[in-house]
Formats: sequence, structure tokens, C-alpha cells
Amino acid sequence: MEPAIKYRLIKTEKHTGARLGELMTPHGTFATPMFMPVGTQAAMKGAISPEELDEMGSQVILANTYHLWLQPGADLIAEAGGLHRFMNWPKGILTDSGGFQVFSLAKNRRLTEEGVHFRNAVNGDRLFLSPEKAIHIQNQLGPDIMMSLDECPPFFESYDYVKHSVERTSRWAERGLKAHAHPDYQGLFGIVQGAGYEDLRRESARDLVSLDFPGYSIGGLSVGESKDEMNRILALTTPLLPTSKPRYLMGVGTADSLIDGVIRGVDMFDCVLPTRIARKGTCMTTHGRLVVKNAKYARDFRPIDPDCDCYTCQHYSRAYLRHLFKADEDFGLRLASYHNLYFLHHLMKRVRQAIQNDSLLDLRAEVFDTYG
Ligand code: PRF
Ligand code: ZN
Repeated sequence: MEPAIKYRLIKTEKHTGARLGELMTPHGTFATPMFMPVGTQAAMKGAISPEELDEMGSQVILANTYHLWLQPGADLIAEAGGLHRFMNWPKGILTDSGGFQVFSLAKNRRLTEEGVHFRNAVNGDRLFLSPEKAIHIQNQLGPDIMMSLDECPPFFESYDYVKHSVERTSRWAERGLKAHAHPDYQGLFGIVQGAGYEDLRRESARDLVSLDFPGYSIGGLSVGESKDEMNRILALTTPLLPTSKPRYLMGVGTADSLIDGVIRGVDMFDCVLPTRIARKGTCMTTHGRLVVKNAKYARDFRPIDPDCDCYTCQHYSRAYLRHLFKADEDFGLRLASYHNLYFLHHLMKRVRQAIQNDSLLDLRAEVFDTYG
């Protein structure tokens, strides 16, 4: 059987070892390193349409098992012909397993070896998510890439707790792999955990690599630790993963962290940040974040970012966006979301070019100096 997800390493950057590659999926071949926008509920945040996503260069997008399981239900999405058809997105889709969302969103959760018991925060129903169930739901949803059920312990949790947690996450990964019904057209990734403990990160990576997943996620980072801590764990984790498989750093989406992740061998990133901050009128620019609601932009007729050639920056001014946010017009958050997603896609395009030219450290210096 051919695996559903394959990775081709094209080149490593001379000074850093950053990887230029290709991710091959049943819905196309995509350039890495890449940023993946998040559409939690099978719709892009900021009311961006699939056509707009495609036009700005999105390749793989994310959805969430947890949300779609609760509403509208995995059966219904299967009946619709799967997520791609349901949401009209023809390129790549990756779903998170639900574990992380249960821990951050659900009420009264209780963790056992079997899985996690919790209550639906909306209607109070008792629910149970096991590693097998997380896979079954993702088999029904039909994304190209699925995630194993994991536990993401707090970064500064005790050693003993994290050790038990990591070992359980490995057992869950193995159970999920056994339950996976469509390895020929959906690739299941294992998720490396271990908080800030080097030996536990090693143990986690070793366990998961021995299970031979078609790709590996790095979880438990960007959860409140410093950037130095994140870089320390990344630098130690990626060399433990096979060079022939993609690496995905979960939930990271600032310009500096993307570059520092790529430098440490990461291929894929996702984050709600660009669309979350856009909702309040904050735009990512080559000169740092711009809060377009600020009074100083009232008569500023320049684009959000004069260096950006996105649809928003080509056609609209800071003054217009400020007006839209002040007037509570949804078009403002659409324009800001479009710009922020484009900004990160464009940054990743520059990262890929810099790997090609062995100039990634120059790009890093530019980004760290000017992006603020
Ligand atoms: N696990 C899963 N999803 C995640 C994370 C994780 O650790 C993170 C941590 N940054 C974001 N999303 N399953
Ligand atoms: Zn723009």
C-alpha cells in the first residue's frame, strides 16, 4: 500500500539545515515550509471564502474534530461526501484530533487510560473521546491528514505527571494507528509531547517514530513558555524525527516563530492568530502589528502595509479600514483577515526562496529587525 501522505525533501539550506520540500496528498502536492490557516468549524475565520483562500495561496487548511463532532456531527459530514465537498475546499485539509480542544474548551473533564470523559460545554451532555473514536470521527470527516489523540500537558507541569502523560499519549497513538480505516487515502500523524523535559521529548519521539507514522506533529509548545524554551525543545526534537517525513509544529503563527521553527527543521505550521487578531483590527505588517482602529489612522490613506500586494492593500486604505471597524462593518474584519493570512503565506514564500538561495539567516535578520 502506498501511504496517503508523502514528503519529498528538495533541499536543505546551507547555514541552518532548514528544509525545502513537497508534501504530497490525495488533494495535491504542496510546497513546504507552509502556513496553514484555521477553519475550525469547516469555514475560514474572518468569512474568507475558499476562492479567496485559493487566490491568496493557501494549500492546506485546518478544521477541528472536536467542533465538527459536536456540530453538525461526523455522520452528517460523511453523508455530505466528506469535508472537502461539504465546505467546497478542493486542496488539502488537516484535522486536529480533538484532544487539545477538549482540554481547552470542555467542562468537567476526567482523563483515564481509555480516553477523556467530559461535558459538552453547550448543552451539558456527557461525552467520551477515546483514541479510537478520534480516529473514527476523522475517518468520517475525510481530511487528508489526521491527528492522533494526545494530551497537551502544561509546559511547567511536574516531571512525574508529564512522564505518565507522554507514555499514555504514545499508547493512544498506537491504538489510533490500529483503528485507522483508510491509511491509503488519509495520513495519520503522531504528536510528540513532553513539555520542557528533554528526556521525555526524546522518549515521546522514539515511541512515535517506532510506530512509523507518515508524519510527525510537535505539540505542547507555544502554551505560555518563552521563545527560547520553544526553540530549545524544537532544536532537540526535530533531529529525532525521520528526514523523509513531514514535521508539523502545532499552533504557532507569529512571523519570528515561523522563521525560527523553519530554521530548526519544521515544515508545517498552523495558528488562529492571523484571523483572531484581525477580528479586532490588528494587522500583521513588515513593520510590526498595526492596530488599524487607532485614531492616528483616521486620515491615513496609505495601505495597511505598503510592502504588501494583497487584495486589501491594493484597494483599501488604513483610513477606510479604521472606518469599517469603528462602524462595526463585517467587511473590515474580512479585509484584515485576508491581509493577515496573505502576509503569512507571502512570508513563507520568501522563506522557501531563501532556503533555495541559502539566505535564510539574512531573511531572519530582516524580519527580526523590521517586523518588530
Ligand atoms: N496538541 C494538539 N493540538 C494542538 C496542540 C497540541 O499540543 C497545540 C499546542 N500548541 C495546538 N494545537 N492535538
Ligand atoms: Zn496586504
